[in-house]
Amino acid sequence: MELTEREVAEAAVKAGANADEIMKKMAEHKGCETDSDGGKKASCGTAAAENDLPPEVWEKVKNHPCYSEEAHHHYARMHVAVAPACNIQCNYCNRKYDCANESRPGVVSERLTPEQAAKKVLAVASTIPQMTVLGIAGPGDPLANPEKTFKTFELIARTAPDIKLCLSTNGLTLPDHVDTIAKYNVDHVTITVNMVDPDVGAKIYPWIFYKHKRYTGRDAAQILTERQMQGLEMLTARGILSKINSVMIPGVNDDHLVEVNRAVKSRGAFLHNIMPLISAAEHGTVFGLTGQRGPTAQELKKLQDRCEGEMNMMRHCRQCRADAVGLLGEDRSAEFTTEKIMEMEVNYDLATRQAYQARVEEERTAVSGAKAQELQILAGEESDIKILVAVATKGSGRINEHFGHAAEFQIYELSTGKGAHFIGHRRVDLYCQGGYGEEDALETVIRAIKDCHAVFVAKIGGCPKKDLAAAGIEAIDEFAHEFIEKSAITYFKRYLTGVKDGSIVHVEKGDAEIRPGEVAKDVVASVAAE
Ligand code: CLF
Ligand code: SF4
Repeated sequence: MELTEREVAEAAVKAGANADEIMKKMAEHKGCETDSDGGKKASCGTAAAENDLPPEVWEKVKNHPCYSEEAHHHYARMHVAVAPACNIQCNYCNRKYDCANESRPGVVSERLTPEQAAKKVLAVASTIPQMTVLGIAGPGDPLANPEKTFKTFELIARTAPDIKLCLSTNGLTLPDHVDTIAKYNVDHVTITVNMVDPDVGAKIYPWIFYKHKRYTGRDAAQILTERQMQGLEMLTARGILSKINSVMIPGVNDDHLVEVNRAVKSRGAFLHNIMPLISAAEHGTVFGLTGQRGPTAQELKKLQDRCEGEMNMMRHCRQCRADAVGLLGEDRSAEFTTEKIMEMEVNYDLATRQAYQARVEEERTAVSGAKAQELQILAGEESDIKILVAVATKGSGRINEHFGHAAEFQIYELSTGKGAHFIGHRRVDLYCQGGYGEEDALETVIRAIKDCHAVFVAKIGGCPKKDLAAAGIEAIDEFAHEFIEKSAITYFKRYLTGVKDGSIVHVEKGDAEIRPGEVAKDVVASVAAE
């Protein structure tokens, strides 16, 4: 008799396989390709640490891929798109898409009823044992759809009690729902705060709908900011962790976000996530149509650096779709369409999930150990030189992705002060298209990482290596499958030695591009027709 996917995972756990091996076995069981030998891409799949946080806070963040930068290499989240309505209008939003406070513009998610959502959560939790968090982030505002949102949480708390619950809101009705949020043990709430000054807000929000009345201009922004700050204070008073998302809009709120950072920090926000505005005419948004640009990679980094202080800055956000599934940066939503999940055998097994997660924790400890060694490698080194490097990875804190298969690169800043410091990611087009290299895609990769001195990969061909070198980016495959930080620091030590002995001439690199990402084809067509 053929084994179920859960039984395959269980057998692998019992046989002592590590996390990668278990996922590989599950992938093989599903008939997916793996890249272990054939070079084919697998189609399955706060920097703050334990000692930096009070134990009760660490418990809440340690397995949450958005609230812990380190956890995002190991743990997955999923969203269910149960909340279609919204009660405000943002100038960067086209309501044909998912809420742009979390998603990239141009993404349309499959909407679900709370019952369908509950089935989907169980199906994903049975297939992806490292999925630890369920978030509701759209496609509209979860708290403009309170019945659907809380019904979904209720069903999941009953059937899958080990899964953390999370929601993201524009904050307008947050004060009305904080008691219910606490009642359902929703431990994590994101509020999108783009301003604390109504004059700035009037440039971002044309209207809000509040207590059966439409408000516009400065009045609308005044109400919105008051409600957001009140809601944040109420969450803090109840010990619910809050994250603030802010959309950086150059010339509108970029400098102002430093003030926003101070305001939310003083009200107890745990994490601040400054995301780039992604704006193009084909999105059909006000900002897209008026030519409002988004920031460059270095503009975003400088603002994040300015805000980094006592409050943690999130730099690993992927602006996920409202039905995202998987590790941040991978999208497995196509495996879990309503049609597929309704046919799936769902067997939610807490013991298998816990056994798998125990293996993940062992790997996590190994990554931390390797990270500690990086400081020893750099002992005695002092230099003002800081460089960026790009890394192709599919998780577990290792350099384990081929250059041509990388849909994004993680970016690390290397310095003698901080070692290897994760500062973000860059989305790119896949270079490898069905077995051959795509020159246009290579250009987008170079534009996205041209502020980096090197790119670390598990494997790369001679042609792209040569083109990258011509663009001043060294492709390095000698650390294939090694830990990222330790490898990057080994490289950096060598770089500094080369600068000292004159064999390397250090050059400052320029800026890079933040790519908008794909726009759903049907939406492009409908916007074009208007
Ligand atoms: Fe989702 Fe958001 Fe919860 Fe995370 S996403 S509701 S906090 S579980 Fe995470 Fe995605 Fe960024 Fe959101 S990477 S868009 S911050
Ligand atoms: Fe769009 Fe979200 Fe703003 Fe509502 S809150 S208008 S869904 S971006």
